[in-house]
Amino acid sequence: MPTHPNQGGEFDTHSTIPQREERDMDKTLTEKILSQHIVDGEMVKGQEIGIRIDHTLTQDATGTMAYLQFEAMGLDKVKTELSVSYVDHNTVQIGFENADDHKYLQSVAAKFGIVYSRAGNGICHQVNLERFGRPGKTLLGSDSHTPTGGGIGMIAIGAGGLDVAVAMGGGSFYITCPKVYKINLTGKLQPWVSAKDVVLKMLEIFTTKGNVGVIMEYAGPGVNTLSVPERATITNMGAEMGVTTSIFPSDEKTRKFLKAQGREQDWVALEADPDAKYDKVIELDLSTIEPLTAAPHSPGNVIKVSEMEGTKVDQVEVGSCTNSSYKDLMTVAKILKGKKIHPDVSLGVAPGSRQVLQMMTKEGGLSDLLGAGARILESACGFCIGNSQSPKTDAISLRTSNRNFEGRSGTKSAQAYLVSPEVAAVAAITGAFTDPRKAGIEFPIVEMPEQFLIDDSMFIFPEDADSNVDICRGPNIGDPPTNPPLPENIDGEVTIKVGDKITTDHIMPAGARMKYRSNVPKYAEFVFEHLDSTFYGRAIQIRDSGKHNIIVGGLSYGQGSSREHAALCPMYLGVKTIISKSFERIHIANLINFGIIPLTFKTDADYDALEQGDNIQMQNIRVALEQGANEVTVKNLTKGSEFGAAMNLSEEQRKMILAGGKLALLKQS
Ligand code: MIC
Ligand code: SF4
Repeated sequence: MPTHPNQGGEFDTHSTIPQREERDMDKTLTEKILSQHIVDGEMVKGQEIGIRIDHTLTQDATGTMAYLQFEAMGLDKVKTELSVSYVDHNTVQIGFENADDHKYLQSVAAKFGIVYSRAGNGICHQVNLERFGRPGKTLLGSDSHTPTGGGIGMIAIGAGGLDVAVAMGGGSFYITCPKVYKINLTGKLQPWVSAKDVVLKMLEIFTTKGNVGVIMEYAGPGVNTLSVPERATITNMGAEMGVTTSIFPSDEKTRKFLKAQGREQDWVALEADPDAKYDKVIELDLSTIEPLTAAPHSPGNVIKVSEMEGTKVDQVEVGSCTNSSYKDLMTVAKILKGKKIHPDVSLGVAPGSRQVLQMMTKEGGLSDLLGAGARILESACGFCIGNSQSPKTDAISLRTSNRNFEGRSGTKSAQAYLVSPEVAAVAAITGAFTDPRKAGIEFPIVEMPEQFLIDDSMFIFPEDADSNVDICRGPNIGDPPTNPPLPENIDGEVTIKVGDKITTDHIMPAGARMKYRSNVPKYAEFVFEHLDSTFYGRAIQIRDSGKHNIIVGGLSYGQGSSREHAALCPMYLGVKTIISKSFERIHIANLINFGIIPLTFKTDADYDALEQGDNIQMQNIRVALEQGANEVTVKNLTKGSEFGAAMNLSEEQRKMILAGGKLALLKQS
């Protein structure tokens, strides 16, 4: 592999992780890696800690904003060991906007010493696992599925673009020192049951809410039965549980995977100590898991595939960062070999990386897919983010991806079910939900290759940061909007009241709208588009009349993606606070980064009493933040009532909000 200017460096895993005898013998794997990276605070559960970030990744849909913010920080190069900029989300290129963004990202990468992965090279998480993932390192990515890297033994965390920009500038990343749960895997998966079913089982147990501040650590004899890509499928969808990240040990299987990628030197053995103490231990016997599916419209609606037996299927999509590895796609190819897909089914297959596609071509899997009637899609996010392959009205769509939120496929009335590649392939043949164990098809055995095809020619490795590079800015690329310091009082209106589990896809739709990621005033027109298309017009009116917009939410507000536009665009529209029953980790960090105050209801009755259109006042809110208050009084002028809302913020977070956001605070210092 070529050497990267910003790789290697001071914190080499081989040299910094002490030998077993030197350590206390009761550490979790998480504690071992975090304690090697802690730069601020102490390893006390529940307290805020700052960690050093070794690697970063960005993708184009969040990356343009992240690099605009990095530019605003005025540094001349990135300070990480390795930073990679991927182009994988907006590759549809209808109109000039996507291509302009790509050129911007390429020029920024050359200027600041960042590796650039060109469109066509594959989905960031899959490619990163193949070519850069290193056990024991920390990875921060501007995408919520960055925990895919946990499959190779990294502490890999998703965050907003601004946090990634700060990490690229050498700043620490702050998290709550996590609770660590051990998932003790025993047994072995039965034929036709795969890693996707394991993580769906986990979602059935843990659901999509209530897991903020947790790291899931997989251990036990069952680990050895899973390959690195299978482990990565499991850590990838930890994002759907809302955990900080998930991690597997680094063992012989990891070494073999790295060797097959020509990177054996990046391997190091890592596991928890035998007496490690966990906050919770869950036993999971792999041999008891059945083929599962997540029914519409949440990855947490897990049911057995057998319960859906016979239900007609209109579309099958295989791919996404969850299930697009060589093993996944070869399994599908083997199932389809010599067969034809059902005439009522459209089958799309998007290989996770160019390496996967090249391997499939070499091994003959590609012609098996084509022979069966599959439509080969670009190695990119594509169908998963709804910017292509939208299903027909009311369709039943089976997808190997990780999110089935309403409308995410691009068709609001479609019913998307999340399934394994095995279940997807069998349904493509039968035209209906089918328990693959009973389909009478020979079970495909796919071995992990001893050697992957290695061709890094779609990366552009910077020789070094080159300050002479001119940054290309097309007309779609605007400056990130700024926010004034927090006013003395909040005086506004409840512009919208929403229920539980509002995802960032509800707040800031992706799909066809994603091309405006670099143009905040334009993208802001679509905030809450699918929930209430009048939101934008009303919010602008309130903002322009000099008042503030207030959003009211239920449980787990801001689930799903890391897209900071779900905070940035509301900020642009003059939203000053969101009062919710609870928030998800990445979204709450994004709100604070952009100067929006997250307040939490103390009782359900307070939530019930608030209505859209209520006039709200929070007097002396600035003073309350300055004094470190952990509660504010919310006056409902319309109803003539008031209640106390919780404000749990660290000192640093309060400073950020007072300044109008993280960038404003950085500029002050
Ligand atoms: C997603 O899967 O929702 C995305 C698109 O990858 C997002 C990032 C984005 O919105 O750009 C994510 O998961 O963070
Ligand atoms: Fe891309 Fe889908 Fe993965 Fe998000 S979840 S990174 S859109 S493949």
